[in-house]
Amino acid sequence: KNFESTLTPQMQDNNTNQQFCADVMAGLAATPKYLEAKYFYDAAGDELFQEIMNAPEYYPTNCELEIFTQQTAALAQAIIADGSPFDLIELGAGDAMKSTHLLRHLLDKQTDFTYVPIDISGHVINYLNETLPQTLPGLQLEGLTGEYFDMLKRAAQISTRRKVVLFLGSNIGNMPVSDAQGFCTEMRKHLSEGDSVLIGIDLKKNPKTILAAYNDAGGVTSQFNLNLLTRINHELQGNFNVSQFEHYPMYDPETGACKSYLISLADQQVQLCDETFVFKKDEYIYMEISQKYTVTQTNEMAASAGFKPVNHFFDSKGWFLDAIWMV
Ligand code: AVJ
Repeated sequence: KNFESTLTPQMQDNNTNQQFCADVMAGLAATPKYLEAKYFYDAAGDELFQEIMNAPEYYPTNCELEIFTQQTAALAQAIIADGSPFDLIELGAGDAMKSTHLLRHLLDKQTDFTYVPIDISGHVINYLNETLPQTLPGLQLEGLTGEYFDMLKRAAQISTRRKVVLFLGSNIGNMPVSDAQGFCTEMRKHLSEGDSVLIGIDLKKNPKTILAAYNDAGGVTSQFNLNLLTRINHELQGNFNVSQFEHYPMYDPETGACKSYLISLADQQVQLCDETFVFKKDEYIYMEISQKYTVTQTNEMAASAGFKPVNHFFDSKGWFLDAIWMV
């Protein structure tokens, strides 16, 4: 409900739409077919993701929120480090619910910092610009709309202070392991000595627990996946028959990969962007990965990207890790 877009499809940025069209066409022309998870988050997708976070089976948000509410002082201490002023840059800030606990604690301690939320979604940043000055009086705020690394570059131009990057919510899990490794290496290149990262990572655990989180009984995760087809219908003049596709989640305990697919329930054709795409019955579209890690794997990922893992914060179940990595 928070991020409802007031833009009609016609008002939407043409470039954005052309990029969306090109990416969808590339994905559906590929073998096997795929769609990019970053496109889940239109206004309806934002709402469905909020609903997922409220589903009883979806544990990651609650686990990380527990860390941020129960271990706020320790987190803040690790971030304040030597006490020098810093920019607190959050990648994919969303509603900033978890970080708000940390921000309030930092303000109470009269810490000298600027909060720089970065999000691909302009309406997320608008929302934060409107609400945060009220919930957190005195907060120095500099929201940026755009791609993570473009905005990290921008943030470095605006200020030369020490940087602390927040990358929460297991968003790193939305990349296969090799891409995640590349992402961390790239992030390191945008940082210097004394900078740090607070990264939230979902850990391997009982496979049934993980699978249930991506297959909630209320069917919200299914709706969340199918919503991308609806979005394509609206924004790219597509004609997906959404009822002819079925959500299929799977978790492989060996690799830690939790993946979701949409399965075509019939031989069918779909038109979009003036092209026709053929689906065989039982053919799948690969939609998303939510990669799970062991603590050891995260330490190795940090080290090979050029970070030192200096702090580990776990929830009481030991299901989720917020790690601090120093340059
Ligand atoms: C926002 C990427 C962390 O992978 O757990 C939740 C997205 N997809 N249920 C996740 C998601 C299906 C979520 N992340």
